Amino acid sequence: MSQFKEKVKTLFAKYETLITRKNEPVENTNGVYVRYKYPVVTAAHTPVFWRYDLNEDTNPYLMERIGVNATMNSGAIKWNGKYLLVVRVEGADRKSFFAVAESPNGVDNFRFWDYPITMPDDVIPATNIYDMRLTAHEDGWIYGIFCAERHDDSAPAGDLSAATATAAIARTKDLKTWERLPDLKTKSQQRNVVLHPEFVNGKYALYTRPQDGFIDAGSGGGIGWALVDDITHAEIHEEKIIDARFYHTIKEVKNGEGPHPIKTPKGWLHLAHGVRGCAAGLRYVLYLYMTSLDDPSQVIASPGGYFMAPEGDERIGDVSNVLFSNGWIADEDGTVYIYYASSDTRMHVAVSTIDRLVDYCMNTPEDGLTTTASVETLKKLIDKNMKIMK
Ligand code: M1P
Repeated sequence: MSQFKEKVKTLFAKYETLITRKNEPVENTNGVYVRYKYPVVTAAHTPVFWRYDLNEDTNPYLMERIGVNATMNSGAIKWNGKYLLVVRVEGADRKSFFAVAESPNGVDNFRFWDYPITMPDDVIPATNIYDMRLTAHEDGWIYGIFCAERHDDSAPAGDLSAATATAAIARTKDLKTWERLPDLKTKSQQRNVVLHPEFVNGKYALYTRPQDGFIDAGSGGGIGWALVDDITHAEIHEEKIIDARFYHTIKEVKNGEGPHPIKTPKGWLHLAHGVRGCAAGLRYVLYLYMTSLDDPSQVIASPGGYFMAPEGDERIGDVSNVLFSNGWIADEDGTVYIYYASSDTRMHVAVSTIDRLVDYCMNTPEDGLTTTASVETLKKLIDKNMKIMK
């Protein structure tokens, strides 16, 4: 075998070792969820044949030709018995695209489909697209709502960072061929828009995140809710805030809905991210809340504080101190696979159950919003435990 062929063989062998590595639960748990030891999808999980030209004549040094920077913020869905992530793959050129990675068990052996998703453009093509939320809607389609980013041409000449964020909408029946619908029309910029899986009052229901600018949520007060008559020409006329930002909480600067909520016997279970500012920059954590089955826009449980925050290696990456989730899968037996990205760099999984997550939501004290309130809450638990411990 030629030296080149040997090198190619080694490359593929190393790749197979990585993607077939068995994952292990990490047992130092808080009882709410179990993290898994290894990231489930990293840049190195993207196929060798995406990154290397395998032809000796055109790549005699067997160098990487197309670099992948990160695999992050992924939508998730169970499809034909397989656990699928629609991964945000970010190239070395800073452009993100979507690609499906499939696992037989939800915790390891994620393998990318051969080709990335070819997403048709809207009327005005976007420069970048990312962070898809998947919803298998009761109308029979699987929807992907994601952020479409374009340069803000109204910015002063020379400002190359000014951008606009819009909610883009596409739908599919097989996750391979996608029909692009017009972007959501709304009076403000939007990111983190998510489609509720059921009709509400006969309409499509959206979780929104109105924002004043591309980064700044500004007067956008938090996670919003809006009903839309026609998803093929989606337009928001009225929007109300259902989960507000608040001073000195984990969601002081901004927040955003994660994947679509899971229906449980006690209410809709929501996963979201909250952002606060500190000397090190923005800190993104994950939190849970629940809304009513009768009215999914009515919050019925709001556990205080974060549910998951960056730990260990998760703290470091392209944008450090960030956990972000836009995908989870609830299995038939009640197991919940929570897919989250750390520091805009790689994907992880944590596993819990619907019962545990609902219990967490219903029994974790709410944020009392002041130190005094927090201490009183703590004293109540200590008093209760003192009686048991005597
Ligand atoms: O860098 C952290 C996250 O920042 C944005 O999220 P949000 O709009 O809530 O601030 C997004 O760019 C997201 O992709 C990114 O992970």
